[in-house]
Amino acid sequence: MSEELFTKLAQTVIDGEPEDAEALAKEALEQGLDPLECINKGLMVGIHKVGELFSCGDFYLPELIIGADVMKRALDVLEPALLGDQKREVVGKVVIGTVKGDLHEIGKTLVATMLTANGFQVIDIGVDKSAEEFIAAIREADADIVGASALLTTTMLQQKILVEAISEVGLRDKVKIMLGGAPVTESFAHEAGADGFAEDAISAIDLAFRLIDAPE
Ligand code: B1M
Repeated sequence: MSEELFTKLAQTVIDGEPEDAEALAKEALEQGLDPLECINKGLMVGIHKVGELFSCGDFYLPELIIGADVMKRALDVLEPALLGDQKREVVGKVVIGTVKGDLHEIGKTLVATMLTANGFQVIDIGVDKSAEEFIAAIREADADIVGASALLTTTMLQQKILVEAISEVGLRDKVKIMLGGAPVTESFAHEAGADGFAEDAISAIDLAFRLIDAPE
């Protein structure tokens, strides 16, 4: 039954059906399904298919935009369920954003939500953010960790620029740096001089706890 619902959720993203996506997300929660499973086994499958269809020229930019909007509609229903009761003490402060030139926000926002759900105070600075904007936010928040997301091979370079800029302004010893995003790899993060890389939102939580040396 749940598999069927996940498949339907994925299909709403491919077909561009926001109302159906919202209704299915609500139905999933009413059935007691795990919101993270709905995201990973439903919405993610759909948006990856949209990406594939775009790559091979069957879909164009409007379908990409619509697919993302459908996913966001369903996430609006599912993310509050991920957050649950926020009664934990703050374990650390994280500034997170998508790097300059990159408008992809969904993965970054999901990571921000999961970190919040696990006791981190998250300052989400949004998308298309320069190194200077990240640095201003790190200073303002006195952050323990900064997380930078990049979804394009072209904007991954901005992650490296961010690490260098953080060193140049003398903050490198004060803040841990984590990188993520579909094209990013462990070895790229290492070469860029970051403290860690996370493949998905769950590993981002593990990494954040490790970086600040706190028990999960
Ligand atoms: Co774009 N796009 N896009 N896009 N888009 C990709 C990334 C692409 C792979 C599609 C494709 O061709 N198959 C391709 C990149 C190719 C490349 O660089 N190699 C691409 C392209 C080419 C483009 C444009 C250039 C298209 C154009 O204009 N011709 C353009 C660029 C705009 C820009 O940024 N300057 C563009 C635009 C867009 C939209 C704006 C239309 C839209 C985004 C809307 C939005 O975010 N509001 C969009 C979308 C939706 C996609 C795909 C289909 C889906 C991305 C997504 O949201 N995934 C994507 C194809 C794909 O990824 N398969 C594609 C769901 C999300 C939950 O996953 O973001 O990977 P993801 O996040 C994961 C992990 O990566 C990780 O955890 C998350 C949860 O598991 N993670 C982190 C992410 N950030 C992290 C940070 C961390 C840790 C983990 O720590 C800090």
